[in-house]
Amino acid sequence: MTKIVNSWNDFDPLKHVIVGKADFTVIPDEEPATSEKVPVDSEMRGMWGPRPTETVEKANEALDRLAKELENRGVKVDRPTPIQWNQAMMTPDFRVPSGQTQMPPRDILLTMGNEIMASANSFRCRYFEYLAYWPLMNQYFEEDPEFKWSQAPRPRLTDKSYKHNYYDEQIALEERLERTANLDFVTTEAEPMWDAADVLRLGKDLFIQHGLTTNRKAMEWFKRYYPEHRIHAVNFPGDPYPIHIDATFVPLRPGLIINNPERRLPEEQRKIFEANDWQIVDAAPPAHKEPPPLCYSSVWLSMNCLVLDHKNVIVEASEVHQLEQMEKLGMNPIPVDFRDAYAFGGGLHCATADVYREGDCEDYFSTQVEDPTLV
Ligand code: ABU
Repeated sequence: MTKIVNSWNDFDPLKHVIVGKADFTVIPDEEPATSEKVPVDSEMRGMWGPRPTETVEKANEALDRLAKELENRGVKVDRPTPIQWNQAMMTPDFRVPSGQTQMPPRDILLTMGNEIMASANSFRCRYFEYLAYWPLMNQYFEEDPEFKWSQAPRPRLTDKSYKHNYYDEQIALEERLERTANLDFVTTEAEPMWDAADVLRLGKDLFIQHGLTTNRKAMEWFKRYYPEHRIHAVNFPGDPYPIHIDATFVPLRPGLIINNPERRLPEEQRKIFEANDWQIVDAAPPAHKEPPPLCYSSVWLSMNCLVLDHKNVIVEASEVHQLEQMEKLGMNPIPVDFRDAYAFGGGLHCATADVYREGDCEDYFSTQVEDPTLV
């Protein structure tokens, strides 16, 4: 019997990881939570149905390239079991015409030490996505006697979980930015809802983005579930579609974070980092003006990198500015051609979920300050 699962952050030496798969990915029909996420001028508006086969094949080639690169570097790679997402799905509370994908495990699985927890996503179309990872969870459970296989309270996602008429095509960008800065999102506080990719793990401290996919009640739930941890509720004004922290605020090693310059962490929320000598630097600009076709994510997937250890980091091969910045920051960037997978759920960090990183649960923020972000 061996220890299979252990990870407390995004930068200690990576030894075992899950890489997603693009098979059967569907563009989901509009629903309360997704309509707010898709930009008004996006070609995605009004689109739904299975993604074209040739794009699925190309995305899988990109995911396989990433898996190969990791294996060549001694990282064990596991893959989910694809599910036929092009079928109606139903609970006692809602019915949706399809699911979505098993490409970005980072949105679904949160690794906290020897525990992997499936999240409480606010998109109805993602309600059953965790099932694609269940065969792996079962395997880890059989092999690792210390592995804690868990599931956050399942949200019901009834109409009470969303603000009605929140989405309006006529909203100007300025108003959208004002709303997000004021923490006014489509989700209500009816029940805890969160995506695992909104949770930045830094040992004892969890910095959780309050945005389109994670609400305030989730922070309170985290506080009670993980009483040994400090829960910080962060937000990033400047982002009209705040979803997932990993194209906004990305740690590279202890003491160093790159921050999206269009979504800077507010001064008040920086205090905890400053008091503990963490450096927050503006991320390099993306190399592309637009995301690839039929992509939900922004061009800032440029900074959605996968850190292998305190020195080595995988960066998308066409992101020349981000590659260059990594070198300047003392990192060794490893380019991997991955852009063909972006439309299926994000970048290199999104497409992976930690199973094992060396290291323990460290206290990186031992200097206590008056912290407005503490829940
Ligand atoms: N899943 C990360 C997407 C963030 C962004 O679109 O900027």
